[in-house]
Amino acid sequence: MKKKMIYLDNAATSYPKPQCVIKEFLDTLKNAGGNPARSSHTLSLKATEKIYSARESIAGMFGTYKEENVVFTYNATTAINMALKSYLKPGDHVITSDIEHNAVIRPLEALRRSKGISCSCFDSSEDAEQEIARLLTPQTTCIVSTLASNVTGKTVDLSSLSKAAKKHGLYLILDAAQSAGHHLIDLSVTDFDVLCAPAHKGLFGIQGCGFAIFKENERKESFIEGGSGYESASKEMPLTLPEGYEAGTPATGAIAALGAGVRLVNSIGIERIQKKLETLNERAIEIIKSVKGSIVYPSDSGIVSFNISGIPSNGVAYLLNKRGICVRDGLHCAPSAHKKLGTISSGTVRVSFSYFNKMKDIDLLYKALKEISDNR
Ligand code: ALA
Repeated sequence: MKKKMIYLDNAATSYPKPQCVIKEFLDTLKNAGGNPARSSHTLSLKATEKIYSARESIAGMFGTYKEENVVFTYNATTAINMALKSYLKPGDHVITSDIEHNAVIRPLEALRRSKGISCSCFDSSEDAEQEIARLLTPQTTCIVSTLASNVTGKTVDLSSLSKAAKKHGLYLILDAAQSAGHHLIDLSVTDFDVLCAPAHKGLFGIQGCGFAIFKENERKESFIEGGSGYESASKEMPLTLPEGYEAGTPATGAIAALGAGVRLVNSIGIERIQKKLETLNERAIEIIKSVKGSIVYPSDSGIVSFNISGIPSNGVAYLLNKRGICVRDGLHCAPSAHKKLGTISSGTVRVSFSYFNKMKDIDLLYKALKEISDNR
């Protein structure tokens, strides 16, 4: 009989996908297979409707109620690149957190080289509003920050970021890769400019899809150029959203599936999801701490990072995989967070949960870790 797999790598990609997401994806391929917003035949119109409905669900979840300001991208990384490269001007100074993912670190480094952008990091263990005030320069135009670390799940307070952005007249670009679907984010009470998120994590969508929610209705610099099925006689991208930032045929099936995932999260309720993740976290921390030789780092939001002394993180992940348990090891594309944690040379083993994990999964993790530790 096939051995059951325990999936604890939901911060990378949530799995398995709920039936409603799979059903919506298949329905789009089967029954809405035209190119959206291009032709006027039934299959194209159905594809357009699917995309509109996903925009509506996302706008509703984040409290923007302006579906046209939801721009679809390939993933959160593309959304972050789009925001930073459209909003920043030569010589600008940016304030960011000390726990960012390479999705923020690398575009900022590229912008340093191409546009002379400079950057300062705030200490995410301190109050973000005070930290931002401390780092402000006359050239500061923008704050870009994660809302939760993908290494530890540690959160950065959205209202402090929002207050700082408002007080100092700065753009606020948010990386909600680990927060979307896990934490309540109400943009109607937030002074923000762009929120970026992927489909395939807490919103239960599939890979190759993400989105940016813009506060403004008009695009700044265009990020990608091409056909949008709109203002086709012009050589330039439209100024309006979402067309201004969406070029080429979108991933209609993935976008429709994301819409289904968002509606599912809404029907379960973010508070309930957050509570479940907190319970799983507490239990996981407790059992991992009880394994001989374990070092557990402060963790939150459905993510626990740890090491087992004497075994490299990739060794632990390998041994867990042999026992049917999927986790992620190493640096998780987030070197700053590991520098802060003191694990830049070793990395960590990361377990990350979704709403659909069960306490039983943690019991099996304990059994496997105990065995691995006892055989060191
Ligand atoms: N950014 C994803 C992770 O944390 C892929 O694993």
